[in-house]
Amino acid sequence: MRTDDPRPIRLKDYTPPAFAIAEVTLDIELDPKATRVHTTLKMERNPHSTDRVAPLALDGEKLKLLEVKIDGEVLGRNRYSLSDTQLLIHEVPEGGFTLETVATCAPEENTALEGLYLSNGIYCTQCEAEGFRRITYYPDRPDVMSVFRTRITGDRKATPVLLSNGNPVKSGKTKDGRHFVEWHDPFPKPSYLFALVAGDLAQVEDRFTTMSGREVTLRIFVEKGNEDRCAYAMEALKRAMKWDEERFGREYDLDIFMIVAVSAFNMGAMENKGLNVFNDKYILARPDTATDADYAAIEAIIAHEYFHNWTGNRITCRDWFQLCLKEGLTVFRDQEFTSDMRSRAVKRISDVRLLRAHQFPEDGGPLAHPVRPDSYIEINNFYTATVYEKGAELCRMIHTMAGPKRFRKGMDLYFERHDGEAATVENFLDALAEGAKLDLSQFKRWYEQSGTPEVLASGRYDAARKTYTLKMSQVCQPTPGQRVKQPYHVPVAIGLVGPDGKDMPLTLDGEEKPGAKTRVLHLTEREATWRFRDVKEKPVPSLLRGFTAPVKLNANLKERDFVFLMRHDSDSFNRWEAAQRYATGLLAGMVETVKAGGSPRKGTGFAGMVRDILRAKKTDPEFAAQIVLLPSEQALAQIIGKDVDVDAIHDAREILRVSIAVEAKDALLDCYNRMEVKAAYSPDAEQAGRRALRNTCLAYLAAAPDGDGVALAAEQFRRADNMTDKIAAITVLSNIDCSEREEALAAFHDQWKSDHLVMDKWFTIQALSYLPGTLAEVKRLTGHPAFTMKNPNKVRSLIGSFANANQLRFHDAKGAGYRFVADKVLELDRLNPQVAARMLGAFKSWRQMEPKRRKLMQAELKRIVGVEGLSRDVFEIASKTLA
Ligand code: B3K
Ligand code: ZN
Repeated sequence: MRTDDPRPIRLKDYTPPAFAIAEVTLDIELDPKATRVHTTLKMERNPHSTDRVAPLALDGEKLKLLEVKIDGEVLGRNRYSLSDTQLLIHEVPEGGFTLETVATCAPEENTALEGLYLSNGIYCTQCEAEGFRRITYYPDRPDVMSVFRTRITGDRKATPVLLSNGNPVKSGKTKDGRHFVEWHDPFPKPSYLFALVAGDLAQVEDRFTTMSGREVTLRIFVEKGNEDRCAYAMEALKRAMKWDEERFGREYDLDIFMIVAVSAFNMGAMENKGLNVFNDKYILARPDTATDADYAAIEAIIAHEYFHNWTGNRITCRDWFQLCLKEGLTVFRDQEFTSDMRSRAVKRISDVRLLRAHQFPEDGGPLAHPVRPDSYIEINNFYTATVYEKGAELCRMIHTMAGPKRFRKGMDLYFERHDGEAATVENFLDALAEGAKLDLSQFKRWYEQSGTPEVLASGRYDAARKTYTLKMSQVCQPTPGQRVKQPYHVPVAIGLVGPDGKDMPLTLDGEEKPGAKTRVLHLTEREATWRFRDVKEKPVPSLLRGFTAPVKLNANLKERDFVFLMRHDSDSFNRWEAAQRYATGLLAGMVETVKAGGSPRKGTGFAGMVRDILRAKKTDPEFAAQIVLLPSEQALAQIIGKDVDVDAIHDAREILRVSIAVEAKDALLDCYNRMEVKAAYSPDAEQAGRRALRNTCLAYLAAAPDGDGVALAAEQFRRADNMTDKIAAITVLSNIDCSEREEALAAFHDQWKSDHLVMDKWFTIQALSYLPGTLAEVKRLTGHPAFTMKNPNKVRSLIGSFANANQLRFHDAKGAGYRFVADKVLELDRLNPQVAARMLGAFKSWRQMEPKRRKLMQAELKRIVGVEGLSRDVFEIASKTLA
């Protein structure tokens, strides 16, 4: 480490805040160049602080301080010190006092999109995690909770709409011809939940009556002209509000709930109290502009942010190490919501797919960290798949162990005990353990140890005794900073499937009555054995049903067992899993053959299964679309794990795809025709499922060498009246070097060139193409008038998709992909460190690559770390990735 390298913050150094704030008053006068913020804080020493003499330290960044007053008296320069990050007041009166500061910030210059910035002429804020300090001097930490009053003054023309948290209490004109609105938020909150939005916005309004009969006004604000794209978001919001009442007994608490959609936003959305701010990608939808996947994401994210009102806002986090307390739990809640609104099986499959695609590699690589990390350099780097997705899996395991009723009791106790507090993971686990009557003492290790545990299972049938013995063991590989792991408490749901395809009762030795057909076994030791009696015939075990724990399972199952399970398992998740395992085994073998220069066996078994699934009229189309899909190239790379050869993976997968297309052509074509939706477009799960299956068939058909599929795709592209079918068709064409491809891309561009959200799709399609010219094309597109490095959605859709989702072309053999992305990371770091650091994640798997590429990636990482003036964000990711 260089001497000026940023120092890590550690969980073990936590101390309570030295000062408490009873009330905050913000008086904000908007101006693009110099917004003036006059802040009044009613403060006193925090009775819970152990330090009675600490000076008053306020965070502040990129601010110009104009004045400091205590109890009305202006402080001279000798009474405080000021640095780039802090205002330190040496002495303050004993007892309560009032601190006032006046400072300015420059929203127009803010390209980092943290604090107060302008998005397409709209003022908006992003304060989580540490953006409030870019608005005013403040103890910017989540355990300082206070009641906020905010007065916003702005130009009447440019900013007719002036919004902040809570309820509007006053508005009027100012003497100089501007106008103001005052807001009051009665619920004490940390500064990261503060929000301000101002601009010339259109609004869509609705109402919701809560379970206790209170009327809540719902408003969605969008840029003018987008009013016709808000209906789905509004309906989703109402569904989420109702669901949280029914499932968790949680009611909304203010008179008004507002959502604002902006086009420049660092992530998906933000749960500011009463005023959620969204990336407009997750609000705006119309059948011709948004895909089924967009609709589903809108529903999930609207729900997620809304659910934060209780898990995040009413109960917040004591410090940022506790981030999973709100994020993991809220993701679990939104997953449950989606499962109730749509297909539970399909939701589980897509969540596990996501977990394996992002979280497993994180947990097995240089950036591995526990769900509750114990140190960080830049907190924004810890909004990770581990904190979110693995965090949600931990809540799901508690839910599995407790069952829905007891889980609800645990949650009720958590809300009852900690409402209005800044809580910890311990608080959560204590409430859940007590309320749900569980012993979670060993379970807590899931929050402390990083790495994905591997569970080894082997079963043995004793035909003479009619017993089935299942042995399971667990091990977790060392991760950075954690060499030795203690055993986890792993809940494993299992079933035993008889030769007739039916589940058998699971009765353990010593039990009297026959047991249930799916049971949860608790693996708590490094190794354990269970013996089931009265097992009439030799079963095939169905292990880890529903994926009850985030582990890597290895069982002594054979190819024929997977074929059997993918046809018969009563657990849909495991049916899908068996198909994936089967295909993965097949593909891994094919990759080896390709690498050795041979021509691989094609695996007619999978094509046969595809054919049967497509012909089986009973199967839910959405589920069928999942089960017939081959594991992605990235998933294969991860499973192969070392000396990854991206070309061999691509080639092997293509060979299999082509053979499926040829062997199952009739079934694919028949299903393609049968799944056509004749009714008017609706984004509901049923229609979406039919389209998903139909478009999966289309992609297979286009892989066949006869060219029929290409013609079909071109035809679908021309005729489709909705974005889902258009995108599916153009995606298929984008991978094939043909005139239809160029025509479709040009037509799409002409139709949508002035729609920024649809143009993002156009960028992504090209960034993901398998064709050899893709990198050159991506470089060229960075010069397209619709592209700008200043908008995160543009960066993500073009460069992010290329780096993270186009394995074949990013890993160009000469390193041109690496060089391009590294250059862009450095360019972006000067504008927006948060998004730059995220893009750098594409390099995290460098150690798994074959030697040549490994060296090339390492060289780029070294080049990045060597650059002077890197942000903390990029420095942390680059240096840890290399370590
Ligand atoms: N809480 C925000 C994420 C904030 C990210 C800050 N870098 C969105 C969410 O998880 O709901
Ligand atoms: Zn969240």
